[in-house]
Amino acid sequence: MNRPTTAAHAAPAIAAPSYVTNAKLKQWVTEIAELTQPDRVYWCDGSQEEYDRLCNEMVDSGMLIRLSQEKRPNSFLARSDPDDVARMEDRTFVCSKNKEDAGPNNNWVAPDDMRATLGNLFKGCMRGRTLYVIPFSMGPLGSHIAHIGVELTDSPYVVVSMRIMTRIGRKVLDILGPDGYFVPCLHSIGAPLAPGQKDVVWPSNKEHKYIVHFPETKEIWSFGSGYGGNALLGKKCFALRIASIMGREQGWLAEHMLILGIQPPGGKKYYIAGAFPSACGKTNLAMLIPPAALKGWKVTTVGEDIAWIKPHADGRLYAINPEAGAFGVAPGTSEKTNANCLEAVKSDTIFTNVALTPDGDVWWEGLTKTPPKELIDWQGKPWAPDSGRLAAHPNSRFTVASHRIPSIDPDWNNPDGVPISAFLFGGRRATTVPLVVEAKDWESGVYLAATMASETTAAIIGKVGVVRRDPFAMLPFCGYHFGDYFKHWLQIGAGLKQPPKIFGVNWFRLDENGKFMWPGFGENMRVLKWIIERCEGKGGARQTPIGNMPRYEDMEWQGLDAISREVFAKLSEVDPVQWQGELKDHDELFQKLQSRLPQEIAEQRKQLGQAL
Ligand code: TSX
Ligand code: MN
Repeated sequence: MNRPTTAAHAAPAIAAPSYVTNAKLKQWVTEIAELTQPDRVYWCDGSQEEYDRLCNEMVDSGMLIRLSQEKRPNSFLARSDPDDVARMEDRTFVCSKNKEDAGPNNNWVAPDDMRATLGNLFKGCMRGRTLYVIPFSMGPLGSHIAHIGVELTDSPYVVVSMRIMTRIGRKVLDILGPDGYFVPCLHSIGAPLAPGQKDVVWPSNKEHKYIVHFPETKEIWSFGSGYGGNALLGKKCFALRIASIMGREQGWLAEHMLILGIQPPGGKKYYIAGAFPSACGKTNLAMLIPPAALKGWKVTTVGEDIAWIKPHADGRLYAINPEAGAFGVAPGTSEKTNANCLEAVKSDTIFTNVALTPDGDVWWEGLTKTPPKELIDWQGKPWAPDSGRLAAHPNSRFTVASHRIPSIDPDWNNPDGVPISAFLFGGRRATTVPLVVEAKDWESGVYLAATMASETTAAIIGKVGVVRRDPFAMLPFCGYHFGDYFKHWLQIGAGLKQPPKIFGVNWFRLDENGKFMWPGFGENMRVLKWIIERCEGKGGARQTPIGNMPRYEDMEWQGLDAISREVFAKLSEVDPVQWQGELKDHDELFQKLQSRLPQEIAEQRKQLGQAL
């Protein structure tokens, strides 16, 4: 083999910089470098200079396109391989020793078998590439709610994305210290380069993709994909799947939730956390702008995807956003749906799989009413409005730092977190589920969350309009058996002096003509206002079999004529026939979880059946 000194069989230069003191980390990096055989090992310091250099290198290699410095300063476009465009739930595994511990909500393979498979795949998989070491903190540096991970990856796109999405680099190693704990997160795109082999723009592995979690040892191994949650391992893999397991062991919660601050005019600020499945507009809600008619109400953003929530000595729950950026779906984001988000992505943003305009800007479906006359689509092909295909991929994304969001809360970086007054659980439901309902107590709230569901949309692979149960919006993200997870939620609530109130919401109810009855977006502030008033013990309500609901006169209607008493009654309707069907569907879910379903949930089901 005619290779320079970095030949695959020669030991790669792996010496860690002198500031790396953690012996376990150094040893793990050495082990993985021996296994994966990279040409180089590079320790990320997290500096701006390093970020700029890696971006420049990717522009040279074609992996990134630099956008117009006038239109979109310091921003880039990446186009992924058309086969590597989304998380792959059927390639995602939780490899607990005991199959039952992973639950019916996870794919399972015996850990030894999986380790053998991964050992073969990772052998030499970084040849010709650089192994980047990314120390990262999920949560504010040094927060008692935060945790540290280290991602090893052969993708520079992952490095720059992780720098936006998390806190990375030397400052994390300073906190880790010589014997601090970290979650090892190993990632490879699975595309080694032979000597002299020309690289492709978005290397990945077409045959083998694995996103694997080992609960007992808290390790993440991801192979074959460079996209989103498959590759940015701090997000879904660590902050939800592994962290949900850690939270259960240690008495806290890792949730698929936004966190927002709500301040009534001249009043004290409240924080609420909300779980929504995909395609429900969670990022839009997290950055909501109240309508002018609700004068003086302020909404701030703490997080838009994930919350880590911990009981405090004062008997309340406190939440942090473990992330430091947003990796959001671009299509549908506009001045009308999310002006804060559009402001955030005006500069310093990495876009992936959106369309490129002739003047070096980006475009996606929904950004403007009329599309530009010509574009380069997400696959790099010329596009025109009559092309008959989408210009941006439906799962195309922006990656942007939290501090760029105009509505970011002053306490978003507070290491102690923010106190949570209410939980919101929402789904996309055309029928059956009312606009808003308040659970009677913690246990019925846990039941409401456990039975939440959403209708699939075109953005999700599968049939459109099918109701899919998605407990706590955690179906793809809970790292253990859902029965045990419900139990954990019940136990957390039982230990609180002041448990948050729990609400169910549905912005998506249709009328008999198939039209949305609720205007949604900023007008959701009216629902949030009622929720805050309930938390203050002020708002009025009526009792229904499924919980407390606002009467027409309990809501603020100033500035919104569209919702008459009649429309509001329809939005709030609890149809006994529809709910009998709903209960049958609950039973189907409980059947699957039966071996570990808490008795309290079964009891709630019985009570709901009787009430209806
Ligand atoms: O994000 C949404 N939210 C939450 C906003 C804070 N969306 C977009 C969902 C796809 C990701 C919504 N879509 C919401 C909503 O509350 N509601 C709807 C449904 C809807 C769509 C359009 C209109 C009204 C409701 N009206 C017009 O288009 C004029
Ligand atoms: Mn999410």
